[in-house]
Amino acid sequence: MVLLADPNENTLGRFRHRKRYQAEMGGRGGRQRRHGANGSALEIPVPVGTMVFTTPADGSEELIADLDRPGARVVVARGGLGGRGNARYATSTMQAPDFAERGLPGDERTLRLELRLMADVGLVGKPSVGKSSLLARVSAARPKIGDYPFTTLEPNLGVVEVGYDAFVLADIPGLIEGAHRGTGLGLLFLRHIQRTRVLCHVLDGSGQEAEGDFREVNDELREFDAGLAARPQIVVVNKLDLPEAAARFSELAARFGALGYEVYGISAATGAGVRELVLALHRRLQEEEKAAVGPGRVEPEGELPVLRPVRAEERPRVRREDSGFVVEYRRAEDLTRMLDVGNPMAREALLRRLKRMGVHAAVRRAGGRPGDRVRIGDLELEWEDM
Ligand SMILES: Nc1nc2c(ncn2[C@@H]2O[C@H](COP(=O)(O)OP(=O)(O)OP(=O)(O)O)[C@@H](O)[C@H]2O)c(=O)[nH]1
Ligand SMILES: [Mg+2]
Repeated sequence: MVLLADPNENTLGRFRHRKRYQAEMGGRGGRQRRHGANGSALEIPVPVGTMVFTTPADGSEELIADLDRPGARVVVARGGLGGRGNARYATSTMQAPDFAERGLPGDERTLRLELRLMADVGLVGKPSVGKSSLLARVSAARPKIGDYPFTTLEPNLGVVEVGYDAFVLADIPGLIEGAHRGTGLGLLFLRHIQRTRVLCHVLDGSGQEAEGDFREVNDELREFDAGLAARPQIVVVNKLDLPEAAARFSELAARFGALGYEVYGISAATGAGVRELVLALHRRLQEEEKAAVGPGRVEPEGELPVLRPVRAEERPRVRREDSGFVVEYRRAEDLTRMLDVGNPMAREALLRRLKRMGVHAAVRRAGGRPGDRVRIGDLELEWEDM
């Protein structure tokens, strides 16, 4: 089963209605050595930006794929191995054995899917500084704007047009001290701006605390993800239509400038200065994109991540347990399930093949003696049998 990043998909909504997916079964083999039909592969389209996590019972989660480009795919479950027909076991003395291998069931997995926004520029800042107002000013997005903190409860995206080009701007809820520990709403949304290339840090020019706010927000970003904090930031001092903000702007600009930041003064309310800011964000974005594909940093193309089977041992491993020995070897376990040991011929064929796989030798190396019990998957054998 494959998950495929499809630009036509916008949400993970399909998984709300249907949570179990199963690929088609393979067909039966035929006479004259004919192969059964393969089950057709099940390909499930998901939005670009879907992250796929495994959900082991112990609660630890592991990211197995980040489907961040259109067409990115991940194999999340492999189909079962088909059984081979009786012709595989034919010998000179027995042309048509009356047994054959059974097919195996495929992998079964529980996954957690998470959709992360794909934005180029992320708006960060304390609550009520005017992030949503700025997004509304520069794009067709119509986020909720309010004079109380945490007006924004969910991330908003807007497309900002710059000549023939465009970039995606993401607005998230305001960040407050302790956001990385879950205070306020910030933590829930910080991950949505983890993939942005540039941050636009908005300050309220009419507030007394612009510098302290700036530091506080950056501390939270750093606590959450050092990589996010290290992203280039452009500093925006907003609300310059208010006299007290206008009065303070040149001093703020000088201070942030001295720290190495590009600083823009704007009024999201009137639109003053917004054009210059948009051009600066666009320019910075282009520089970052150029740097990202520069020599030595070419992003790998076309690799197909695969969810690896839990066990992929190359050779049989034998472990001693109270009542005997346990063989840990995927290929051998598979074979014991594919052959019916109730059939003497099939049993003999199984033992022969186990020996050829090196299982016999591995048990001996582990100290196995005739009469000892040996377990392979669900099958128990006596050492002599092997
Ligand atoms: N005077 C003035 N007020 C502004 C300006 N920009 C935003 N505001 C006001 O500031 C308040 C907060 O604006 P929002 O855009 O909702 O702020 P936010 O940063 O998105 O806030 P949260 O979503 O709560 O984090 C609203 O009352 C806006 O009208 C501006 O340029 N000038
Ligand atoms: Mg907002």
